[in-house]
Amino acid sequence: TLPTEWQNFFSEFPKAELHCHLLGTTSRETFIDLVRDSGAPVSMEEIEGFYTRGEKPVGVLRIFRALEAHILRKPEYLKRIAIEHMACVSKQGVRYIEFFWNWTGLKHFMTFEAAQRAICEGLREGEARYGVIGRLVPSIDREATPEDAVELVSEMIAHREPESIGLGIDYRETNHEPENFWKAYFMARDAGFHITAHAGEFGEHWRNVETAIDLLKCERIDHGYTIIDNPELVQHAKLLNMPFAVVPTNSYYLRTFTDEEWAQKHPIRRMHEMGLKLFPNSDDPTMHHIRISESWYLMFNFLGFTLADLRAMVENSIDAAWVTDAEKAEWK
Ligand code: ES4
Ligand code: ZN
Repeated sequence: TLPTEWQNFFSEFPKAELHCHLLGTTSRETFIDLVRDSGAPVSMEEIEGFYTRGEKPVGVLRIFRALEAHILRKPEYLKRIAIEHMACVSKQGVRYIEFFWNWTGLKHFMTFEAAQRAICEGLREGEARYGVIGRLVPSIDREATPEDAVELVSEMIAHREPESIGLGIDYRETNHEPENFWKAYFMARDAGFHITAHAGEFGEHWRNVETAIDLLKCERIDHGYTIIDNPELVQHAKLLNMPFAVVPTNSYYLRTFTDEEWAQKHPIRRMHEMGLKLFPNSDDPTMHHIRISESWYLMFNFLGFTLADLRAMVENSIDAAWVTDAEKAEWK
């Protein structure tokens, strides 16, 4: 564990969290509460299992599916999860947070409009109570169809909320290529939404990163690790000043690295050495057993970044945040 003074240091400096999934912030206590309240057929043993195994990314996706299929029956649950996580990160220096959230798997329980309204109410309440600015990034479930993605974006356009500012894409990358979702992305961009995409996370080819940048025209990339296999693409991303929202606890490469190799060859280190613009995030904090302050600490302690590097990464995260220039000027 972290010595107190370091814990304080990594919790105190102001930071932005731009890559976390709303469901992946659910605390164990709330998970249990929601299972009880909803009467969902999920046992205590299963819940304990979810929270104690230290799930790898693909395992976390199973938990998401259980939440979507059985547990998250009411929009107010989503609101509760958002407010609770804003309370949690407000103690870790987070001043601005964007949540990814998938509607497609919850369609059987609630309309997009009702769900989005509840979450955005939560973001407003979280800001009022804890002083953290909260934004929502509805996200394409790429295990569903391109038509589902178009439906999601149609709903975003039909039911605008000021906090709901962009489009993402997540869930399993393997065999779910980003180009399949070009139409939803074009619609979102035309309608003035910001766009980002999970790409190059699961050890796929760098092609998905290229597609996210050049076809989908993303302003930001989530993960993006496979880009290190293509120096020309790295050069291209640098010329575009493309920010990468990376996650030190979540990378395909973790499965094959030993601890010593981790610090040397981790793609996040390689990305930095190649000159890419990046900053750390937490992804699914309660399920990866990582707090946002600890993911900054991991960058320092395990990945060997200096405090000057981290200082620059704070700037990167602010630059990459989807706020107006006037709001940014106020923070800096
Ligand atoms: C996710 Cl691709 C991915 N990684 C982590 N958490 C997620 N939730 C939904 N998709
Ligand atoms: Zn993610």
